[in-house]
Amino acid sequence: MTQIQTPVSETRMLAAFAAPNSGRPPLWLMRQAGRYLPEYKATRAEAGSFLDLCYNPRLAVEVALQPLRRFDLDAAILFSDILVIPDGLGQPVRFEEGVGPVLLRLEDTVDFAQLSIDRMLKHLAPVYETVDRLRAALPRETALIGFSGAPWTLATYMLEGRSTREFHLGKYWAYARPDDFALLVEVLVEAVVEHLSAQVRAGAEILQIFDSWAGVLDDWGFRRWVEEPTRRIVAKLKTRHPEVPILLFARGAGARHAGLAARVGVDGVALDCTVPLQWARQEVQAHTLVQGNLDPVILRIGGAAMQRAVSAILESFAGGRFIFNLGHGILPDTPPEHVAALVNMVREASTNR
Ligand code: 1CP
Repeated sequence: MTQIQTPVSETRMLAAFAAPNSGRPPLWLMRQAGRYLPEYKATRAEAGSFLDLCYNPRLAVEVALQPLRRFDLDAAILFSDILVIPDGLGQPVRFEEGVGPVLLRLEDTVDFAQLSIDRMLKHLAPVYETVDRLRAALPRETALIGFSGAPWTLATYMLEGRSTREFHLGKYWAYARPDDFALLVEVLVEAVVEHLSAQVRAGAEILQIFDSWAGVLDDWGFRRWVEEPTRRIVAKLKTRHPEVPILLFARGAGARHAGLAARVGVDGVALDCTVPLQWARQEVQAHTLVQGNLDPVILRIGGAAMQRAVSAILESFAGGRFIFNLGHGILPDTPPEHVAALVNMVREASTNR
């Protein structure tokens, strides 16, 4: 009788969730496609605007594959952005050169009620087509990661209308009008579930939820607006797609990383570069998979500083469930040779272990 291969053993990435790492850990990099690559800039120019690129399956597949042609990475990530969710829900988004995302601000609960998940799923059909084409273009040993922003991080952009350092409006709704804010978060929970589920149906094998601004909330806010909505998203996804591992990047969560994976039900946590390595090994990795956490600034610096930091991360995490990554996205002025050097460092350090 022929043995049916379980998907778990098929890629280094999927195997990492099942068992402690042995040999070289899997490796991919947040924002591995992007402006640090000259070929990205060329494709981006061909597409027109950034969102035109996100909604063009042929070109989005091309930019997702570009880093894999240069570097021996274990995963591709869908090329898209977290802000396609508000754009799809009916809150138009544009990306301005030198400014970043600009959204028509949500002013009140009346605006929340206009957001439509049906509209989003139609609007984002090209994103799901990108996933489908990307899976078909990838070799079997390369895992495909789908992703979404988390409700809190998405809400900050939707309420402020742009990137913010202070989060005045997001925090105002979160703390002063929690019952009204819950209406928006409710829509976003459903939107994130449908968006991620559509990516899985199209071929995504691992999901990552980005809560990039999780760290700006106090304990009550973190539980109410990071943990609670994410727990509900994960529970719904697990009933639909029990085989798909889910990673959470709760940037700035600090000591709240302890027990976080169990509280929200995810299969691993992506750590930012401020999380102490020894602490994380004992308090986080003992219970779940960790991913991370090289400082992208150190990747840009390269050389001996990078060697030191990479060795420290590998010494701390390489014996457990672990995926090597950065603690945040690659910076646009990173020399591509430094990424090649990083891939070699991870490989060489692991063969010497
Ligand atoms: O070409 C350009 O000028 C656009 C630059 C760019 C790129 C390449 C943006 C604008 N988004 C992306 C792609 C992207 N964004 C990906 C897929 C590519 C990959 O990883 O290889 C992913 C996963 C994201 C996620 C994303 N977008 C996050 C979460 C992760 C994080 O970095 O914290 C966030 C917060 C965004 C919003 C966003 N997108 C882009 C900008 C300038 C911003 C605002 C960032 C901010 O407020 O600081």
